[in-house]
Amino acid sequence: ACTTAPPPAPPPYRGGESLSRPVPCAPGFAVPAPALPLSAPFLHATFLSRPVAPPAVPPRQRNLTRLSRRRPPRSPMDLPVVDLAPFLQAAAGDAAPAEAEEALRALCATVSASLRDTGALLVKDPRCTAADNDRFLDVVERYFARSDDSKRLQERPHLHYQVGVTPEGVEVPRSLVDKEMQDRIKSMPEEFQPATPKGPDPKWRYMWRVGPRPSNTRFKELNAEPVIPDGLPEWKETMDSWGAKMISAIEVVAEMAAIGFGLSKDAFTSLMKEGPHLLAPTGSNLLRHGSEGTVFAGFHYDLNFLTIHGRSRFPGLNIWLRNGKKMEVKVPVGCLLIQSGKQLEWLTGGECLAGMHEVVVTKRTLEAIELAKEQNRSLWRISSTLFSHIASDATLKPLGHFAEAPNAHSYPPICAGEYVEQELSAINLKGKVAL
Ligand SMILES: O=C(O)CCC(=O)C(=O)O
Repeated sequence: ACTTAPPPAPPPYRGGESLSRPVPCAPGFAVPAPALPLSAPFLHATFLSRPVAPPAVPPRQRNLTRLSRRRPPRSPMDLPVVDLAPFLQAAAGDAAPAEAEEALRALCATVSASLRDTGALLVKDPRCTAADNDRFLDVVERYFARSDDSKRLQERPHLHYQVGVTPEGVEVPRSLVDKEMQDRIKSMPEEFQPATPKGPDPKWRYMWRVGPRPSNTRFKELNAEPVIPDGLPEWKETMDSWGAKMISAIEVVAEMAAIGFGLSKDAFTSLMKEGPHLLAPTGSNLLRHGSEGTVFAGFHYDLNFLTIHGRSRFPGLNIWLRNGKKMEVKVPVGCLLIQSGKQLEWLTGGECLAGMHEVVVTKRTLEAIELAKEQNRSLWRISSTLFSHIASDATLKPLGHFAEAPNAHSYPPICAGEYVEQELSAINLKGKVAL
């Protein structure tokens, strides 16, 4: 239970994804902490064992003793907003007094609990700024504004579209081909049912490989080198930089989640090493497909480990929480949304379920379109999506105590690359070869 009163609720949300206001984020708080193997020496070793670049926060905020024992602020999406700064500071070597250690442990427990209980989480990482997000959106908008033919030069169907561009009309939403999912949808209360896609997604996507690639892998197509479009000199640096920052945020969340679950700190990150992480912005042409109800991405889960989203300039993304509730995504300024993917589900023996989501043109999208027209801005809806992955040659199986989870038997050991290929086949990304 809370030991102090919770902070006041943030002001009501009024804007679109691009207009949302900053949400205050308490740097630490107390929640009922599970019995974790976190004695002070252990915690000290845990947080100090890997050099992490110190976050860019003013010195007065860098005092870990300021960690309070309050509940996390709730975002307008009713998800906790977890500030990663205290964990980063501890990892960077700032002394963590006992009180701060307790708060850090509580922070880790909040991360794991949110992934387990809702499938999603909002985080603030001082290294990932709104300006970085904007610079990324600007360059990707410029790319998608090109003609279809010129974008198709970056299409790599023989690499299962895992690098370069995926044109509209290729990816098939899982809910269109998965009978079990269709039955699940029918059993949902009407107000929470997803939109029904009529065929393949009309969204484009660019897959940009982030981070080091394995020198030796059984899964070469999943680990191909990135495709660089010509005529955009700022592309590589912008994509690499935003991709690396988002991966850094995911790695911290993965470490915090592992600690919160009572696993070793690197239980997930050791498996992510040289994984086929993809900065994977979607590009949806609102001029061509901007009518209300258009389904840009039909109801689906992500096949990777954890997905992280910065802000898009247009609303439209809906997510489902584990309790079945559908939620419009409104990423507060300076925050990142994280959703669990199928590989996390596998590693936790089904204790964390992959989060479902869809992208649909809504009334709020239409309002944002009108505003963009008035301001003479791009009418391509770009998402700031990054898929973090478990390395293709690593084995997916329930880790540690999750091997005893009630549904662990549904997650037999499988090579991550093999699993990804199966999923890509199901959604029409693998098996199509250019004629
Ligand atoms: O376009 C978005 O906002 C999210 C896209 C999406 O659902 C996905 O990439 O899986």
